[in-house]
Amino acid sequence: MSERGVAPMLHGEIPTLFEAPHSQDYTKDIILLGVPHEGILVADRHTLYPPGSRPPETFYARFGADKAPDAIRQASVIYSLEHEGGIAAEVDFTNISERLKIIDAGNHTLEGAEDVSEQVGRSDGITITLGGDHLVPLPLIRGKQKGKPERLSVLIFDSHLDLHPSPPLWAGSQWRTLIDEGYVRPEDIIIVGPRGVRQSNHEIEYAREHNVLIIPLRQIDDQGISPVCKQIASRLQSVDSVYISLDIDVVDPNFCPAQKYPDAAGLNPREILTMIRKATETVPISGFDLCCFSPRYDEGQRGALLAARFALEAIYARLRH
Ligand SMILES: [Mn+2]
Repeated sequence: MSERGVAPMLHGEIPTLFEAPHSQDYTKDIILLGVPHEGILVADRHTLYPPGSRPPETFYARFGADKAPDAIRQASVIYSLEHEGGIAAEVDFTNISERLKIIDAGNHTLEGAEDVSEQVGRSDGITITLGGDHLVPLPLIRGKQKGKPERLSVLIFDSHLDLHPSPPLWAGSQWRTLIDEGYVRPEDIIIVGPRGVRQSNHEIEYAREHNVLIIPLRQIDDQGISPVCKQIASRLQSVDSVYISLDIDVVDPNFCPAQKYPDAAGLNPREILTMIRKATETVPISGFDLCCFSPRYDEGQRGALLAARFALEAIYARLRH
């Protein structure tokens, strides 16, 4: 049995994610980071509040995703790599620390995250990022594609399409911006889990015209997970790697109440973990983020624990390759 070291702290009472060493060495295999950015808020269907504003809270205008990275770090101690290096039962009891060099690079702005991601891409590592709102994957994918350009699929778990054409730097138009900037092809965007009535006609029209693959929750209900995993794998055949972006609102709020835009009766966590596993058995993972987690709505850290578990699955995905 190895000795348990003194917990590496990021700042104050906040440990690093999985108690990985705190470092800025971007040549490692996995760079964990937080991007506590929350920008434009939604007042109602037709009104957006600008970044930095704190409007009166309504069911539409929930906020607090800027507090997510540190809240998830606190819960992640249950998955500490200090525990014998992290022996992953789900990956044939592989010792994670013997196979991968993992650091927590702390919290960054959008601009800082793009720079980190570019450096990480250049040395063939991956970023695992805790948002922030759903604009966060934009600089990460941009940076990764600048550092290591390749044909990249973005596998998105979200109850919303986020295919609005504008404003370009908003957590509702990030995929269109990435497509328009030429970093990703629309046919390489896969959106799993849309449900509910918070959708727009122009988004679904864009998806159909440009061959974005959309797998609504209803299709998963009808077919089960296995055919859906095959459909995702078949779309991944033509790409070099897959970047996974998880909006926590795809999860049933009973498993994670800490959501900016909750919607009842969503996916259960193990369905999502299975889809992530199957996708990353098909092609290598080139990055992961988890967004729209709002800890002020959490209950007894159960949402934060689940968020940490999803980030751990991204480590497993890298381990499998
Ligand atoms: Mn969403």
